[in-house]
Amino acid sequence: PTTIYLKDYTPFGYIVDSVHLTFDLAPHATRVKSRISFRPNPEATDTTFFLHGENLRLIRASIDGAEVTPEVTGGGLFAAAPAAPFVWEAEVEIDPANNTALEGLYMSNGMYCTQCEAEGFRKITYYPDRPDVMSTFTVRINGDLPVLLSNGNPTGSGEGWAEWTDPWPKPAYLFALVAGDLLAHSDSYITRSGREVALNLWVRPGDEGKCAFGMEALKKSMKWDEDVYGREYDLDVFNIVAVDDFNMGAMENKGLNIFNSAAVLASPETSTDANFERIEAIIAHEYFHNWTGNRITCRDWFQLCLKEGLTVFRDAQFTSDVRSAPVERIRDVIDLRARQFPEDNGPLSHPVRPESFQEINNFYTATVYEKGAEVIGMLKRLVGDDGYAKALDLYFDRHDGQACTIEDWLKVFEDATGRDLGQFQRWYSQAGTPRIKVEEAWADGTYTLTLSQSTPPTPGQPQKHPQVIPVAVGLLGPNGDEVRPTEILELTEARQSFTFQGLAAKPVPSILRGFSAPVILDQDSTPAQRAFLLAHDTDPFNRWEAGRSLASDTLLKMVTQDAAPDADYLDGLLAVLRDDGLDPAYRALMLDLPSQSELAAMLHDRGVTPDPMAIWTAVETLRQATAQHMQDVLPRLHSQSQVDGPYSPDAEQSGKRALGSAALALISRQDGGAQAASEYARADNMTLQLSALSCLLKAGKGETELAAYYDQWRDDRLVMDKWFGLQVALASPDRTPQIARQLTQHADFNWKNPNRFRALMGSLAMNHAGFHHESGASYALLADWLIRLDPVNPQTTARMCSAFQTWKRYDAGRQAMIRAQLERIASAPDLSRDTTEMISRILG
Ligand code: HT7
Ligand code: ZN
Repeated sequence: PTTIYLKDYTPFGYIVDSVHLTFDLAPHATRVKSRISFRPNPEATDTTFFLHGENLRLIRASIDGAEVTPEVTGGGLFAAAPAAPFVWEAEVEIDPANNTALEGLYMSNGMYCTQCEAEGFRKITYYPDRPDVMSTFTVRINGDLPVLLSNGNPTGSGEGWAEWTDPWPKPAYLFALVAGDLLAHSDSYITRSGREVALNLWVRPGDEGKCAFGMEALKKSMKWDEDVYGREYDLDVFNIVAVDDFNMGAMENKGLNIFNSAAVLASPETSTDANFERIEAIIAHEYFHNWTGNRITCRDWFQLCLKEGLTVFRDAQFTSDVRSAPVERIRDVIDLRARQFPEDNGPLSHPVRPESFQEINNFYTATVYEKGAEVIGMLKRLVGDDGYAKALDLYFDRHDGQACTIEDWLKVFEDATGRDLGQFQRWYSQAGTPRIKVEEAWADGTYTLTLSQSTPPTPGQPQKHPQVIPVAVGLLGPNGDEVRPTEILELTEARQSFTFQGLAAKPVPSILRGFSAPVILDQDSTPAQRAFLLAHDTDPFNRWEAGRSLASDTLLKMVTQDAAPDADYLDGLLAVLRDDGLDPAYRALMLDLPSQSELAAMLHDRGVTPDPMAIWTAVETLRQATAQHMQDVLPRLHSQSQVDGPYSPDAEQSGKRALGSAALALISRQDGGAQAASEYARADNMTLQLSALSCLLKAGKGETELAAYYDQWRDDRLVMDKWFGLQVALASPDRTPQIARQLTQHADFNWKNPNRFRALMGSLAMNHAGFHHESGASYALLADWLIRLDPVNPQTTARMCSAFQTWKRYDAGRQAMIRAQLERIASAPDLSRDTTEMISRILG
């Protein structure tokens, strides 16, 4: 496979002034006619006229009305183009019904839909399928279906046809078409300048009752972007469509967002609080792309973080504003550590802006998205809120309608604030998670913090250079009062000291408040100091972090030294749980433990080979000890689940249910699941139903309830995904491979549906001790299914390969078994480019 490099970028030889497309829809033989106006690009030196195209049957092509016979290759076609403006016309035939890769134009339950990011448009027609080629589009759809949608505004329709015109120039990856028998949940929004926008959420008949929440989230997002970023929507209509077969969460096509139904459809009976919160965030994310991604797009795919990092940052700001800011921050950091840290510290490590790829779909990663958002958070911390606001205004003014780079983005900050961002740029080019070591000194009323930074080597980057790291620090006095409020220390050298003068006593530092940078902090504090911060820290993130690190410390000691659960941890936690002044959602997060995979990474970092069963046993023992230590407060905490009034997925109610459910999980360890069984019987929403079922499965019970759940929900795909996922996620380690294998034989295991495949196989990979079963049976099962899925859907297969990315942490026996499975996948006949690249990077 060919490797593409950032350094080789050159502009396309032609500018596209307009695109006209006509679709004659037919499941196996859709005809696509294109009429595209090109003119030579004065800024380009290479005038080769090459149009991308894959899996297309070319019927005819012409330039300025004269038939041409282009040279067609596997990846596109070459033609002789005039040195003056010209009109290219072509007609191709495609087969949407056999498009199982879900890229380009495909069919899902009788409905036509598209997915063009990153390079799917070339499966629809011949075109310069690259994000720096932007044009207006007019689309006519001919098809015998009641609903025919495309981007932009509707400009005509009749029996069996519709025409759409998108006045905003866009790259082809934002093109979309949907046709089917759909129903709309409709509403409208008046923008701040007084324009009315028609809003529609299109779903399959039967799903109408699951639209209201998504629509409200959309309106909230539109208002928020006006209020906070001054960004108004720019078309007469905004359409969202829910699709069952979809490779990712959702797609921000201009004026026609397409959503995985799991990322938009919700009702209290079928969706958990966590589902509602995720849907709200994804709707916001896709909507915010209208400005950060669509109006200002990326010059090339190496710049993906330009739109994704910024849009994740904006959706996190939105969630903080409409829900609880500390809870949102803690959840984001848990997620970053679970998904991005393993990537950044393993064979798949790559910079936020990668410099080469074989298959761009493999770079829609936690590093590009989540670390990309963290980098923007650091930039905001360094330039301040006003500097950030000025820079963003300048970004929108200067670059509206353009395809930009990270250099353009940083230049805007430099121009708006006068700050030199030369060193900061390393956050985009240097891979790996920096470690910060902390040393303290105290003498004569002066407290000195010495911080040293280092980043381990990553693939292709043996040597690292110091980065600019904003370290938010506050100091607490011995009685717990804050003696120095939060200030940002700018760590720019490999080792640097910061002094605080005029202190009456040696303070306790609270370092990296709010998780001010995506780094690993290496601090030699004692359990007593951590317990002190858990009791007194005024920064809610670091207060939680103190509890979290106490939990990790005790678990690591339990694994490596056979120690008993630490009393400082249990007492500190009990005090927090008793504090009714603290938000229930926050207290629920305090009860959460670091994941077993995270503990494995910590052991590996300390030079200890992790034993998955020993980690599992330690977590079980600590949970048991917690249940015992907290037993007096648990009933009261559990009662929080029973809220007054009708169900609402808002932060207040969902926080109470989170705490109640966490308490029920501990109670179940004491009563063998008796209370969970009665809670299951009376649950009237999916959050409580699923939390009770989880407790029962964890207790080795729940057979009857699982069967009842199946009977109740067998016709609801999204609810059945949970049924598949939960059984594998909560299986005891010894039974995991067998339960997972049995479920793959279930009649409802529709493995070609990415949601169902991920529910089962994703849960297998997430069940740490079960996945790393000493027999290697889980590794083999996953590999079997990846080999089977690859020819059908390479994108989803390749993403799931990352389950193996941490393989070098484990013992020689497990490494050998995983290597054998990776090599077996690699040698499968006709393996896709996507999966080939992933496996070769993982093997290293
Ligand atoms: N920009 C989108 C990323 C994307 C995608 C979405 C669905 C299917 C395939 C896809 N490839 C890339 C989604 C987003 O970040 O908002
Ligand atoms: Zn996005």
